[in-house]
Amino acid sequence: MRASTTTTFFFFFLLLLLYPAATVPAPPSSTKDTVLAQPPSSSSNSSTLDPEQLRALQFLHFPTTPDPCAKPSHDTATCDTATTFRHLLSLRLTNCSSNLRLSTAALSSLSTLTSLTFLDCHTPVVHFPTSLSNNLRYFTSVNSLQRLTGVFLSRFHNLTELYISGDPIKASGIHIITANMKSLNKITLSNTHLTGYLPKDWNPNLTHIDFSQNKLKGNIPTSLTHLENLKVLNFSSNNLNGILPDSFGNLVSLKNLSLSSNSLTGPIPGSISAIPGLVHMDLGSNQFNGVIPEFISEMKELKYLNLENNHFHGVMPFNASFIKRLDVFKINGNDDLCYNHSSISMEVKLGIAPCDKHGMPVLPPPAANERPSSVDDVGGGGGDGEGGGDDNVEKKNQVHVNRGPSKVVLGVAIGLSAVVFLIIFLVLLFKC
Ligand SMILES: *[C@@H]1O[C@H](CO)[C@@H](O)[C@H](O)[C@H]1NC(C)=O
Ligand SMILES: *[C@@H]1O[C@H](CO)[C@@H](O)[C@H](O)[C@H]1NC(C)=O
Ligand SMILES: *[C@@H]1O[C@H](CO)[C@@H](O)[C@H](O)[C@H]1NC(C)=O
Ligand SMILES: *[C@@H]1O[C@H](CO)[C@@H](O)[C@H](O)[C@H]1NC(C)=O
Ligand SMILES: *[C@@H]1O[C@H](CO)[C@@H](O)[C@H](O)[C@H]1NC(C)=O
Ligand SMILES: *[C@@H]1O[C@H](CO)[C@@H](O)[C@H](O)[C@H]1NC(C)=O
Ligand SMILES: *[C@@H]1O[C@H](CO)[C@@H](O)[C@H](O)[C@H]1NC(C)=O
Ligand SMILES: CC(=O)N[C@H]1CO[C@H](CO)[C@@H](O)[C@@H]1O
Repeated sequence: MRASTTTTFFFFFLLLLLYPAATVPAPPSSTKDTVLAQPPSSSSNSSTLDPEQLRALQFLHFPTTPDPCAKPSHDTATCDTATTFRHLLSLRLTNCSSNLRLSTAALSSLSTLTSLTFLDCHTPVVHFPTSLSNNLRYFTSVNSLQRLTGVFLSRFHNLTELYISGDPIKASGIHIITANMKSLNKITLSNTHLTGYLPKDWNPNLTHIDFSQNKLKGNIPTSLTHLENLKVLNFSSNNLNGILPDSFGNLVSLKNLSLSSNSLTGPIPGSISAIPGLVHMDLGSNQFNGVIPEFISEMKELKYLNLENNHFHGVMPFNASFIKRLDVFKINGNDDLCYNHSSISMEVKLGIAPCDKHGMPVLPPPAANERPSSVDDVGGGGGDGEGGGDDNVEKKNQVHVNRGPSKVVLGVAIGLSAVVFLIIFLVLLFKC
């Protein structure tokens, strides 16, 4: 026993000693040396970036290769094509180290930038030099810059795209930010704690507006409907109220519309039928009312339709083939709305009641809805259900059959012992 354990321990120690000796020395000789040797020799001379800008990047803890211009290092930096020294055109700072401190001096050296992006780069914002503010065309901050203000952003006069998400902006209204941005095409200010009203003046060249997840109040101004280039409009999750302007259909380029989770009211304006390319319409969780207009089922491009949790009433105008064509269709949570069961079969789970012959929901809606769905479940899983039932019956039978023999054996044993006793008794009786 002891001899064998000591020998196994010995072998174990031998392995421990040999293993690192065999593996550890190998990597330094092969990989490390080449990693250390190659890049400096090949790229120390090829740093074509302006040395001042290189120093600024190092100051900002930007993870530079020796020449940020040479390698389009996963789109984190791009440079111009100047011959002597090149200059930065775009910069993307992601996952910045916690000791990053923006400085106005370092940013002054980076005034050639036209695009500046911060992603998951938490740092307090600093004053941007005027040369950089004027030069920027694209500015993005996602979960990054702290203590943003409307006044700070308003200095980016020449922006075409502004994208802020997840970073609170201190401003008394959006117009403070956008009033001087004459070239703006796309603006996203999402989840930025913005309050106040929607602006009255809009740049006619706007194609994207996303002010979702703020605390904006008041109604949607008619001036917005003059934006005939607008493709994407997202005001979801705000406190907007009032009715949609009758002229809403003037937004003829609109493809994606989300007004969900506000307090908007009134009917869906008929003019929306004039928007030919609408793909995505989300009006969910508002107080829209009236009858759902039939023209929606004629919208050829529509893929996403959400009308849930509103106050629509009457007969829903959609048939099964229209609903099947959509990727997403939501209509539940409209208590006075019902569907015509002669044009929609019970299989479609809509979350609204079928209509009676007067076009009113059959009451009570939840019970009337649950019945078809449970019927559907049974119908859909019919084969399986029956199979399962058969299995259960078989199993029960087996249990009975298994119990049967044991009882028989017991009975036979009792019977046999009784017979044996009887024989012994008779033999004894005979002898006596
Ligand atoms: C930052 O790092 C985290 C974890 O390392 C990663 O999940 C995230 O995608 C990174 N963010 C960016 C913008 O690269
Ligand atoms: C940028 O904006 C400034 C101030 O609004 C203006 O003077 C300048 O001409 C603009 N630059 C370009 C290239 O548009
Ligand atoms: C809108 O865009 C057109 C062409 O893209 C341009 O000529 C015009 O100046 C722009 N208007 C504004 C107000 O920026
Ligand atoms: C609107 O914004 C919300 C939240 O930011 C987002 O989930 C939704 O996809 C956006 N909808 C459209 C149509 O852009
Ligand atoms: C527009 O809506 C479609 C369909 O729901 C969706 O696939 C697409 O991502 C949306 N685009 C934008 C920019 O929100
Ligand atoms: C369903 O509605 C669409 C649009 O209103 C219509 O074109 C189509 O003929 C209808 N289909 C059936 C089966 O009624
Ligand atoms: C339901 O549809 C049938 C046939 O399409 C029609 O005759 C009937 O009037 C409709 N019922 C209601 C309440 O709209
Ligand atoms: C080939 C080449 O350009 N070599 C240069 C590398 O950089 C050093 C100093 O930075 C110069 O002295 C070499 O001439």
